[in-house]
Amino acid sequence: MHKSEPDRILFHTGNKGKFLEASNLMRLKGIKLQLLSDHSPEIQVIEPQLDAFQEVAVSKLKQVVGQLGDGFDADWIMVEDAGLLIDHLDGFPGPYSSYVFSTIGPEGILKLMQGVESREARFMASIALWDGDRVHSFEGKCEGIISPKAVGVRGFGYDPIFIPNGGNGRTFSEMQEDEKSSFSHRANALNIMAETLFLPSI
Ligand code: ITT
Repeated sequence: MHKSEPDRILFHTGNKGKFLEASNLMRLKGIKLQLLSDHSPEIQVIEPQLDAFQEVAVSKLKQVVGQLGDGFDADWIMVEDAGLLIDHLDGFPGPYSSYVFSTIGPEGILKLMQGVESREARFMASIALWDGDRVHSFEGKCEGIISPKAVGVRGFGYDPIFIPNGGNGRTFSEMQEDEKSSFSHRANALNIMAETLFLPSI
């Protein structure tokens, strides 16, 4: 059993794009997300190098909960770990997506994929949520392909090089945020979270 529906969920992330997408989507469901760092900027998390997104998310969540000061008893806490997995590269960058983004970046991925015909890839997201009592996990994924070149100006991270299936060949960066959320790994995980925990049962 978890505590009754919270007034807000505090999201620990250093990624503003991720926060905006998640908070806009959850607002539509009547759930308020706030950045934990706006309330507790001192909380620091070390991202462990583990193979499974869920394990990374749960580890980050436990680190956050362990550092929470007084005054957060009524709050639920959330973290998310996401990444891009490319079939031709045996799932790379996967758990290394953050590091690869800040080193070779999307352009480096395009170089690794130059001339490669089979371009299947997927985004995965794992959410870990603390309800004051226990940890819940939710997973989402989005299948697609790696674009031959970076296209579009919206979104963040690998959005300019990822074309989701069913999106008429456009990258996430060519879509408005709500259209990205009709496909995305993050939205899938958040929808499952909302359906599991927040929608009234009938
Ligand atoms: P946290 O503080 O929440 O951990 P982060 O940016 O390190 O933020 P992740 O480890 O979850 O986030 O993400 C790994 C990389 O994948 C990172 O470079 C993100 O920008 C990128 N990424 C995650 N979700 C994405 C999305 O929806 N579109 C494009 N890139 C994404």
